[in-house]
Amino acid sequence: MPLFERLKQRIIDGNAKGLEADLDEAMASKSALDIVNEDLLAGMQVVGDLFGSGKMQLPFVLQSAEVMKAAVAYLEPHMDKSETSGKGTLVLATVKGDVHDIGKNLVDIIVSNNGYHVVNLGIKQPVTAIIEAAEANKADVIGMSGLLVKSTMVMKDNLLELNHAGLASRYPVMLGGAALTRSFVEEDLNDLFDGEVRYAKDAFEGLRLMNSVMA
Ligand code: B1M
Repeated sequence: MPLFERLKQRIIDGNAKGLEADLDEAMASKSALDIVNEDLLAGMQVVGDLFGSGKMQLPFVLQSAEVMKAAVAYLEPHMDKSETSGKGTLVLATVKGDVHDIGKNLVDIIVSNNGYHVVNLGIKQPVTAIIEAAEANKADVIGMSGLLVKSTMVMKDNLLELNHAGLASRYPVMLGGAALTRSFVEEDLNDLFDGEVRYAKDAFEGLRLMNSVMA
């Protein structure tokens, strides 16, 4: 099987044996970021479709997720580092009740590799922890990730809590995750939020949003 097809298949099969050698070979002809975006994410997409249609069971999804994480961790040191991390601060979390963190961690990698300080709080974070971290780190932007449909409601509640705390105009908010849509975030949620809330389809759009907030 050709190298890049094999990398994608490794994610689908949850097969880490020989992964690093394949990644080294791949980096000879492609950047680490392109490998994540073009090959590894394509594999994860297939996993999601198989899981969603009942053709793959949860333990296998977990195995795929572990291989994805291992691959991203191996590639990360090879991604271009920006010279400073002083462009601004993003406090980033997966919201309460949600354990999905692969996408959030990609946002961390891409934003922090482009000159921002990222405070990555981890998964299942209550809004109190997010607000505390934003205040303590003098955040420029709060980023919330969530993949479950119920997380979209948690995000809505979190925005209301920011309103209630009088902090909505202090922190622009960026939301991402597969269950969200641009219109839900930028129309429905924006209408009820006293500050500005934006949707990022992927980690690169997350970076563009950070750049536009800090411009
Ligand atoms: Co879960 N899971 N999962 N899962 N899982 C989904 C999300 C699901 C859509 C699968 C399906 O049914 N097709 C489904 C949700 C359905 C729904 O809510 N209606 C689902 C379910 C049901 C569940 C459980 C409930 C299963 C169960 O226990 N019965 C359970 C939930 C537990 C919980 O959260 N409380 C569960 C558990 C798991 C695993 C632990 C096995 C594992 C997660 C491992 C981990 O993250 N450490 C897992 C996985 C891997 C998936 C799928 C297959 C893949 C997710 C992923 O990592 N994608 C997923 C199906 C899918 O999404 N197609 C699924 C790759 C990742 C790079 O993409 O996170 O979307 P993503 O990130 C993207 C963008 O969304 C964006 O940038 C990234 C790309 O650049 N982005 C942001 C994300 N966050 C952002 C934040 C930003 C900006 C951009 O700024 C702040």
